Amino acid sequence: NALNAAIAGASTLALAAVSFNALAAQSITVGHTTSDNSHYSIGVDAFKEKLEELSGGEFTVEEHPSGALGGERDMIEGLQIGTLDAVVTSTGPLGNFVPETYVLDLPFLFKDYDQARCVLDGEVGQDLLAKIGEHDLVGLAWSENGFRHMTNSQRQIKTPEDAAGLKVRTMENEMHMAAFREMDVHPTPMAFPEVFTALQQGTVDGQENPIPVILTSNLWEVQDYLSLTGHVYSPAIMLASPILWEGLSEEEQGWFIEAAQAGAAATRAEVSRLETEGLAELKEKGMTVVEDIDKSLFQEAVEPSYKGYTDQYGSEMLDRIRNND
Ligand code: EAX
Repeated sequence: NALNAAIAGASTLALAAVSFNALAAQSITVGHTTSDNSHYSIGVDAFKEKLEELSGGEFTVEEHPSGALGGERDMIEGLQIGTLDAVVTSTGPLGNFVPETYVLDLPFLFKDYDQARCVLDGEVGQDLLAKIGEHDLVGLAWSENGFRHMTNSQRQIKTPEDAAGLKVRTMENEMHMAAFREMDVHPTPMAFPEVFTALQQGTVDGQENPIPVILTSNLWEVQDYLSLTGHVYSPAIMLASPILWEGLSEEEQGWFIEAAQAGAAATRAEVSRLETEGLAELKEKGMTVVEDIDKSLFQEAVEPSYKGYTDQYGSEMLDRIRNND
């Protein structure tokens, strides 16, 4: 009888522990700037599913899309002070925190998606994730935004001369700004949550982003012309707060990394899908698309911006990326 009572007591305790765990599931706050039907959002869904599965419900995920928690720069700062747990962000503002990542933002560096994904999944990507870890941030996995294309409200851009004189919103990224200056474009750095209104009000003539962003953030509503310049590959990354990270066991950290990789895979698949289907949709929505672009003209125009990079950071990373193809 005493044994039975002990067993009953133990199972009640076990039950209590299970329900306590369910109640105490730690909610992970994840922010990003794109909409809740975007390539990033699809990645966050996959991250959530995987993290909940691996942790048996110990962690749950709360997504804050559409820049609800601020622009990408603000959110990265939020990670450092622990006001949010994780962010999916382009590398746009990341160089301001981790200059080693600037190499990824050089124009016409990656020749296609396969090469970019391969480099980010290889040693260069791993080394950069480690560097990020030295700057009060945790790099969980490389994800993807896509090749960036120019849009504007004024005219069809076929050559760099057509772009000259336009006021174009860029990310807060020195490499991008330097490249646009070489094209005689007036770069106007701005956080993404302000872009739609700036385009609508004519504060800037144009912007540049991958097809998934132009589509899901409705930039087509305020931009008539799209030119498939593909002038720079835009990596994305899932970053975590060091404050969250230090509180996790090694096993839990492993779950976060695996879940972030699942998220990145889902995001990349959506970027690939939208490269063709999203472009067709943008045409249906009335954008005039310039597809036949002689990219070598743009590449020549922005070439001098490489010197600014190598003068400051040397050419080692650049060579490693180039040799990976
Ligand atoms: O990461 O700021 C940008 O243009 C980014 O491409 C966007 O926030 C998605």
